[in-house]
This record gives sequence, structure tokens and C-alpha cells, in this order.
Amino acid sequence: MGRFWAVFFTLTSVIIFGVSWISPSYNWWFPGDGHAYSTLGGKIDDLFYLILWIVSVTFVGTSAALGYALWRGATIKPDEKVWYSHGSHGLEVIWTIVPSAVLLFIALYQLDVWAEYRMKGFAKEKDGTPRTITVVAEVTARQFEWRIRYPASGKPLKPTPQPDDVYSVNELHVPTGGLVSITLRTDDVQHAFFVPQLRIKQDAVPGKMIPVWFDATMPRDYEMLCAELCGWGHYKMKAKLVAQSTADFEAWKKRASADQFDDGYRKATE
Ligand SMILES: [Cu+2]
Repeated sequence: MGRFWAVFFTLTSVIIFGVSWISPSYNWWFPGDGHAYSTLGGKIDDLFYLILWIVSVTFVGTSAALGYALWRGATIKPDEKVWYSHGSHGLEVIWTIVPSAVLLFIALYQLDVWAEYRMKGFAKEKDGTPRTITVVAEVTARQFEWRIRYPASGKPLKPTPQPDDVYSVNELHVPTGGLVSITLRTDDVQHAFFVPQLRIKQDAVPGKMIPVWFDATMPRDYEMLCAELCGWGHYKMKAKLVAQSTADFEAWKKRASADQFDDGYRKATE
């Protein structure tokens, strides 16, 4: 039986390694067609695959060591002297230094992407001009929906609601072709704004207004979800992000505004 487990654990690692190897060509890890629809998304995917590789190699290494130990244990002769690794100073040093080095490498390697995700989106271009980011809307998560507030056409978004603001629920409209940002808030508990196809995920934290920038490279609908288990109706927070050309976006906003401020009176008497 000991030999069986030795072979079993070694084979499992080989199978899992194989899965990691072929998965990028089959897009098993990412939603939809596996393609990121934002500029930063590709870099985030690269980081994911890098970490997947490191984890796969580590897994194979530890499985091989486990398989070897099991095999040795199963085949050892009764009079053979055993070797105990417990308390081995050399081994302790090695398996402390190697993982630390790997973690340090990942920490340094991902710095640029993290900085861009959190900071550079709002920073200046290389020639000193500020990046143009359109602040599209304020997105407020609440149990269990997304309430979205847009400024009236041609006006900037104010931190407090204005009389001519436009509202939508569970449908965030943004223009394509440039960087946009939303102000993320929550009315109650912690939620998380998640648009998998754009590779954006940001917690909504009570008491905070968090700017989130992104761009959608293609006009189409994207899934918009809550990625934080926020209560019994968490599943109801499945919403839609509609990316459309600037002209379509403005036209939609005009229509939404007209609908919102229409009291129905004229229509009834016409
Ligand atoms: Cu939620």
C-alpha cells in the first residue's frame, strides 16, 4: 500500500502540472474568451500565469519529495538505518530562504502593475500632462444592488447629489476609448466591485469614497458583480457594465435623464 501512495502522489503532481501547462491555450482560468478587455488586464493576466508557474513548479517539487519519502518508507529493509530530517539546521535554512526569495521576487516583480492599478492611472503622463480621466459616475453598493449616479451631460460629478443628476440601478454605463473612473461607495456593509472581463476588483468600504479607474477597450456589455459575500441576497448583485461609444453614452444619458424627469403628464394629454 505504501508504494501505491508514493506513485499516487507523484502522478497527481504530474497531472496537475500538465493541466497548468495546457490551460493557457484552453482559457480555463479566465472568464469568457479568456481575453482581457482593458489595457491593464493583459499585465494582470501575465502576473497570474507567472504565479501559476511558480506554484506549479513548487507543487511538483514538494510532491516529488513526498513521493520519494513514501517510496523509501515503503521499501526500506528492516535492518536499514533510517535518516531523520527533524532538526536539520541546513534544511531549515534552505526552506526558509527559498520561499522568502520567491515571495520577495513576486513582491518586487508586481510592483509596477500594482502602482499603475492604484496610482499611475491618476498620475501624469511622461511629458507632464495630466492623464485625462473622465469621472463617469458614483457607484454605491448596498444590500443588494448597485445604485449609480451620473452628473448631467457636460457637468462634473459632485460629491453630493445634484438636482439634475441621472440615476440608474444595476447598470453602469461608461464611454469607451479613454480612461474612465468611478467613485465607489457603500451604504451598508462591505461589498466588492468586480468586472472580471476588465480584471478590476475593488472593495467598497463603509465610510470611504474610493476612486477606481479603468478603460473598456471594446463597446459591449460586461458582467459586473459583487465579489464580497455581503448577505443573503449577495447573488442579486449581478449587474451589467455597458461600455459604449461616447456618442452612444451621451445619447443614453439624455434618454435616461428625460425619462427620469418626465412626470407623464404631457404624454397623457397628447
Ligand atoms: Cu455585495
